[in-house]
Amino acid sequence: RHKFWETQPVGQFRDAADASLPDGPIEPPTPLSEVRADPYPLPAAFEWLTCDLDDDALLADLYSLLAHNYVEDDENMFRFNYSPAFLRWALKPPSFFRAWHIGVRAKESKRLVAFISGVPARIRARDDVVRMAEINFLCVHKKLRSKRLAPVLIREVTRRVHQENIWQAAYTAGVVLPTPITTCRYWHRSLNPKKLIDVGFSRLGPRMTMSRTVRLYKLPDAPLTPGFRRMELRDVAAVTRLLRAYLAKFVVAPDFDEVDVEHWLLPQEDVVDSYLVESPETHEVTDFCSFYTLPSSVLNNANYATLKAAYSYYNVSTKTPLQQLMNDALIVAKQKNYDVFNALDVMENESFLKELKFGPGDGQLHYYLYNYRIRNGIKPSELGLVLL
Ligand code: NHW
Ligand code: EN5
Repeated sequence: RHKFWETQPVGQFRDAADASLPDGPIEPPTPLSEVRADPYPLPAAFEWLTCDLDDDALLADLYSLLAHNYVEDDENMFRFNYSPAFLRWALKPPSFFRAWHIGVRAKESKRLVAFISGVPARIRARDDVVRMAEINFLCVHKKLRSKRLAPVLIREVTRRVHQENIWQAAYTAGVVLPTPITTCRYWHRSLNPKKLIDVGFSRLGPRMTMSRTVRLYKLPDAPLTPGFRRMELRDVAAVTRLLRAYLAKFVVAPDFDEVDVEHWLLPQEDVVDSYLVESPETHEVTDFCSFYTLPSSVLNNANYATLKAAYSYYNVSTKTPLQQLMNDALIVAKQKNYDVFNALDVMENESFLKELKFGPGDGQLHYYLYNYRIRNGIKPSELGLVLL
């Protein structure tokens, strides 16, 4: 069934029932001297290209490859449209490895035709903090599909991760592979219902008119919680404390330090937005919420080219109820002209989705670990990790 994945150190469907297999690495590291020294061979017309994302021309090529060939929904109505600034943010976190930004180009035309990337992260599984690679942006040009290029890209990124003495990875996919640690559902909160209906992202409910629908999703003009404001550089230490204490509750979560928080959570226009509640009395930071910006191209629509979507990222409530905090996140997203606010049913998100008028989407997101077994998997609510 899975000619490639059957050869890899991942949970195999056939081992699912075997209670004797312990949690943790599936196979031990090999000595670095035994890591293959040269790149895997590509078909003769292609060559590897280690990408320099500080090079604006190269970044534009990557942007264009993904904008035309990356993930679509099951009916091919929308395609993710990660911005160049977002890609730079996603791929250049603290201590990133340039060798993990892997392109494939046609030797003759020099055109970029495929890509895969990794970034380093510390991820905790139960009480084990593990150095991992987060693998993302695997993409093969539409004209080169089904030629078994993806396994070559995956083997090559694996080799380059091994060269850094890292032996585990985390990744997500919309497709089922051996074997998810958990399967999450996407939920969607309409901010601009008329546009969403016009582009076919959502439908007018039964016995609903457009004006009733617009009224249903109306939001206040400004956040309601006293002390709610944008995160700033001076908040990094307080946010890190809040987030570390919160993420400790989950079975699988990143181990963020202040350097990570500054990169992943400090606001960047149209890339990542973070807000917090500073108590008007004590000036203590008590709550935090964030979302990232990932538009989708609208395919084949005469009126609109893109949907502006916010994706719930990391949220922590200690004083402000989570539902109230997320309502304020919806309000600022609406102020900033987003069309839809998306969230997965991870962490404690179930506690606000229905109440805040999110509805279930038709997409799922499966989470995977490479060379790390978690017996029987976990529930989405036990997962404290959001990948981009
Ligand atoms: S998920 C998004 C992936 N990208 C897209 O969906 C974009 C649109 N699609 C494409 O570009 C986020 C192509 O369809 C791709 C497959 C390139 C997906 N993950 O070349 P072939 C990520 O980026 C397996 C993993 O003929 P293709 C996460 C498939 O099961 N494997 O197919 C990436 C089959 O293997 P099998 C996937 O359609 C995580 C083989 O590829 C996959 O031309 C990567 C077929 O290859 C997917 N999303 O190209 C793993 N989709 O065994 C990282 C298909 O079943 C692992 N396949 O025969 C960790 C590495 C690091 C370890 C470090 C220690
Ligand atoms: C790696 N980081 O399917 C990610 N999106 O539900 C790679 N559906 O937008 C893997 N089909 O349900 C990504 N509208 C896997 C996801 C791929 C993209 C995807 C889904 C997630 C999606 C929308 C549009 C469906 C269009 C037809 C959807 C319904 C919204 C409605 C709003 C009002 C309340 C009820 C729900």
